[in-house]
Amino acid sequence: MAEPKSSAFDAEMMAIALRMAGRGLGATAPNPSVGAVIADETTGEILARGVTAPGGRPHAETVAIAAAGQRVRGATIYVTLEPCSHYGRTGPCADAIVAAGLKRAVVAIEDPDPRVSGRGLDRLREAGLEVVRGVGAAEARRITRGHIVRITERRPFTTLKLALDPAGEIARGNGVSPIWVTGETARVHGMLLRAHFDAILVGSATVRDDDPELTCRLPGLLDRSPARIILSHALDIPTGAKLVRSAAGIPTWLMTAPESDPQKRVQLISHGVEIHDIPIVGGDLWLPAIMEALVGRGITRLLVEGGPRIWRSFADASLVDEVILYMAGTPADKKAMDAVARRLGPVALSLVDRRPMGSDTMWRLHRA
Ligand code: AOF
Ligand code: ZN
Repeated sequence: MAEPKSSAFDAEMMAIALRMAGRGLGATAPNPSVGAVIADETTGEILARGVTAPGGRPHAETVAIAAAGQRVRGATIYVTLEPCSHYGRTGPCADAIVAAGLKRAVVAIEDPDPRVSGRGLDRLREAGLEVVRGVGAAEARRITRGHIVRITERRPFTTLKLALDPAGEIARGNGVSPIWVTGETARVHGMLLRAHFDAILVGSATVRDDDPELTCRLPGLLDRSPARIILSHALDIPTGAKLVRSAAGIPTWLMTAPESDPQKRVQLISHGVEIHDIPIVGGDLWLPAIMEALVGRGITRLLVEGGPRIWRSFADASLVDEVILYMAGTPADKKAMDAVARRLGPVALSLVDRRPMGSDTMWRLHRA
């Protein structure tokens, strides 16, 4: 049977649902951030909107249905991801859509989760709803890629964040305060970027040199703190480090070799740090085991902030999905790409975006 047709109105409503989903990124792990809009096509009126709640439940569709009340009967629901068909903490969203009396469902992409994968759409069709797939699919895949990569590859979607000076060199901390190679706009953008990830990862050298806090502190605007992950083969980080001292309030996980110092472990655990034993392969913490541990803890989107050794090992292990590069000034794209290649080695990346950031520039590169 041919797929029912979609309209310009459908595309417009899906664009709103996608924007809603984008806002939930970084807040819904282990679940995807999904957006839902309920609209009356005959009047063009939006009846309700919903986004996946922080922590992943309730799902977007049930939020929107509850907000729309009685008016949902006969209306259309727009969802960025196929409604679920499994019994979780509540019943399936597909059943809730049927029970609410919606007559049409426009869905951007299917859910790769094996508990769903097509069954949500089948359920809607069986109940007599018209189902349209594929509206806004490319953008939905981009927004949902943490969930997609977690399910299909058992690792988080991984972004490397690089900040370099005009010569392509790295900002070096002096142990007291980190040196910013870029200005205020890029620094604020970097904070907002953090808020869209479930976890931020650094190596022990970065903890020793820069003593970062890795939070999103934008007073009055944003105060979110993704989980913080430190890779430290030998547990050689000071217990006075900001990350350690704030570990009781913000999830802080340390990935270390099974034979690292038992006394240091006890000290770190007493501050609230959670220790994960990772096998050593070729002298280094084995990244696939780290990815597995993160997936097990529900991480779908990972931001790797550094330093250079860590960037390089992610690149060597083919674990880079995206690179965000900030460079001081306005260098040419070629200069930026060359600087990335010098840091990461031969990784196939393509340039997808270039944006001015105050007096600096930001590039976004994707796995080619
Ligand atoms: C939806 N709408 O807003 C989300 C969905 O652990 P549970 O029971 O909450 O189910 C999580 C799964 O539900 C998740 O893997 C994905 O397949 C789907 N997430 N589904 O219809 C939503 N967040
Ligand atoms: Zn659901």
